[in-house]
Amino acid sequence: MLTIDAVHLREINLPLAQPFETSFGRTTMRRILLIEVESDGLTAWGECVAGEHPYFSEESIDTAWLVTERELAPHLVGKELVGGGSVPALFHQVRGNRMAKAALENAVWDLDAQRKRTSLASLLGGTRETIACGVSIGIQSSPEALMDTIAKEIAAGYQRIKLKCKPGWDTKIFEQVRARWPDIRLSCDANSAYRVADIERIVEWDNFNLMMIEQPLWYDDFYFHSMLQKRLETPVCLDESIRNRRDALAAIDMDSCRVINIKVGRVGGFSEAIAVHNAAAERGVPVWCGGMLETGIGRAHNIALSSLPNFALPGDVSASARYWAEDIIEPEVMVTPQGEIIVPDGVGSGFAVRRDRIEQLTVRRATVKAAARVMA
Ligand code: OSB
Ligand code: MG
Repeated sequence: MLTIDAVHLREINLPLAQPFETSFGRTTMRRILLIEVESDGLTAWGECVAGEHPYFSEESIDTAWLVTERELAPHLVGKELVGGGSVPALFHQVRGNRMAKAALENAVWDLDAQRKRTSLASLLGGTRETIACGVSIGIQSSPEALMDTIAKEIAAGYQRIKLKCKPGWDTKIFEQVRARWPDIRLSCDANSAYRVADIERIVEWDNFNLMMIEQPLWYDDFYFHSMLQKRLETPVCLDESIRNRRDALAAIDMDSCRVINIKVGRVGGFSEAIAVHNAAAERGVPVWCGGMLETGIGRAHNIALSSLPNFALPGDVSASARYWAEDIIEPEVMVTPQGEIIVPDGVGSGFAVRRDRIEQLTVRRATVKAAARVMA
């Protein structure tokens, strides 16, 4: 059993090495909520992947801060836990707010791995020694700039190129990319930029041999994605729509998608991410690990999760240097020339958190402490 004595919240501000643009907006500076949990002299970290604005999902860093400090952390501290898997039950009365919940639950898993002197990857059920890496390339200032970026990422070894797209940055772009690179593994991600009236155009993308088309329609939709999938050869991949295992089951059953992007923050933590992974595996649906422009803390957790067996496709888990001039962990996440990350087999996440650097980047903090130890 373990008991969390204190939860520390901090906001750090960190500029991206290069701006990232999607159909819902452009990010240059990240505001990130980091969680640190303390138990019996050990400490572990979690990263909340909520964005600066509630544009990807309903959560933002500000809603996550409020919910963590007032609703979630008070339910966590002082309770006796078997491990990270005990955490979701403590939060059951709080609806939604999955990114806030995930940061706390994931920190507890990390702490439990440290306590058991094992790797986080093996505690989660991971079996892979290396994971396959792709990159997500934002909307660029010009097609020429995009071509240069793709050439650079292919040269770095990345196994799959994902292009962010939106109306006006889609069919013509795919044509140009395919003319230059007919055989690379290529996909696109619309972040819900299209509507039913666009289905006829989207159906034409079957010509581009894309690995998948990610979340083309509404962020909360299954039905219209199913209509679209019936018209396409190319698999639809759902990201935003999949909030939990039940969503995965519904989406697979009604053929809304044939691939699932698992983001541990989006589904509320490692327990639910594993449940989605297993449900998809049982039904023969491959999954891959999505990214949310994480620092090394969230990235290390994504690497551990990606070591599970049904993470069969390259994920959006890439090198630290693509995001940050200097990361907040050591060593930084590196990708081999073959486009792989080696899953650490050391204790915990396998990366050390740079507390001194985090201290310099911190703009606000709060602590929630256990009043007394009680039985869960
Ligand atoms: O939809 O996958 C997405 C970034 C922010 C919000 C949503 C998404 C993304 C990415 C970037 O595609 C993935 C990454 O490199 O971290
Ligand atoms: Mg996506």
